[in-house]
Amino acid sequence: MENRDNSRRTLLKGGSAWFGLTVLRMAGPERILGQQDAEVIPWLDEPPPNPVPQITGNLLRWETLDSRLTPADKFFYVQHYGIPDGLNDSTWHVDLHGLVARPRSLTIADLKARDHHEVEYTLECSGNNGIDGGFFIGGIGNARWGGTRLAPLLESAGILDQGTEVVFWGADGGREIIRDNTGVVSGGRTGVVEPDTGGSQDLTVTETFARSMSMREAMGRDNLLCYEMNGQSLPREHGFPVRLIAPGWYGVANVKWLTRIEVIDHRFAGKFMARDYVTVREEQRNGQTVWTFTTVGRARLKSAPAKVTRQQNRYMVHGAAWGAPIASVQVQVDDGPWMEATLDDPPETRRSRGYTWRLWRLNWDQPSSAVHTIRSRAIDIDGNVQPTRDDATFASRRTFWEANAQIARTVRIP
Ligand SMILES: Nc1nc2c(c(=O)[nH]1)N[C@H]1C(S)=C(S)[C@@H](COP(=O)(O)O)O[C@H]1N2
Ligand SMILES: [Mo]
Repeated sequence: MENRDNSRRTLLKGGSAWFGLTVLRMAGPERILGQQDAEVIPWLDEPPPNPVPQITGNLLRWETLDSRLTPADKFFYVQHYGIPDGLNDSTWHVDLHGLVARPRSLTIADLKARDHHEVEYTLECSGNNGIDGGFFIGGIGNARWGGTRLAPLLESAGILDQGTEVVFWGADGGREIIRDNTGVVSGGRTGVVEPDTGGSQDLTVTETFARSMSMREAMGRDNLLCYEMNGQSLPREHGFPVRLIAPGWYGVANVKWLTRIEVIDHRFAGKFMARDYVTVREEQRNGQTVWTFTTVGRARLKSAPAKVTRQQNRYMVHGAAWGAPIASVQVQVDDGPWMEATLDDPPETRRSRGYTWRLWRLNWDQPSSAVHTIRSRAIDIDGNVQPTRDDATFASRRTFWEANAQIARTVRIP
């Protein structure tokens, strides 16, 4: 994962929990986190209601997290242009074209006839924030995605030498307004483009949802043309009949309702690459302020406390960690010392381990009757630590995307 945070703190390298796991193997994740009879102590800091249910919904209520897989009907969705019409798996096809020797049009039956591959992957929207970021803290879920691998399909089409980038097109789209200087250039006295002088015109375009990857990224061996979620046919809101699944990336890369895969020889600059889902940073370099603009890409190391439970007098903090192969998770109560949480089993397949969240829990010994702050931080197998809000990688952000800072929640212990 190239986009991991730079804060390499080898101090915590290879946290002991990674090796201590075998001890826990006997209990499945449900047993560990389920505790169905335990009482959930509500957070004091509940997010406000979702103001944009047409764009996103079914957001995870963290307090309900009790198994590693999120059922499809509880899985959050994001749809910038609604669910497209005409979804029909008998007529649907995905075109693979552009700079390829053998363009192809693949039906669902063609895809299903190819090798079946599954990957468990936690998909988080890059807009998912901490509790201080507004309503959007539940834009995350974990599923077993099934389909066929993208890379061999691309190869079979014969990528031409000049093909450097792959664009994945959805079926959904809408009207977008782009500033255009035609009026200034043709009508202006000087002929010089002068933005924001009132002479510019807006251009209304119809834009289809699309995202691109470099050829190398697209060839990643776990990318799937996905038609199944948790062993069932992909639901409409999650991209039926076919979507891209790009394990290790933020949600936006996973184009739903896929209709076209196009190989091109330039950088694709559609809305969701170049205008929206762009992280803007204000960085200090050698005493100078530099603004940077990057497309939201690979997932980032992150964790969140999910809930506090009580069974008789036994309190527990539960949560999840994801975005990189997790070595350990630590929890801090108020200003106390960081305590090592216990991680649940990793998923069965080796490859899924870095892609899927790890649930964790911590025995909370004898909390006092008071309001407490609970914070977690994840550490990956390379020793990277989930940033605090003050870390430069986080604090330099001027947009809300990729908010992977440590999350603090508050709870009142009676
Ligand atoms: N075609 C299409 N694909 C899309 C989107 C979209 O609006 N249209 N939203 C993206 C975003 S921003 C996210 S976070 C994920 C969400 O996937 P889900 O709805 O299955 O949870 O889908 C991505 N794929
Ligand atoms: Mo997203």
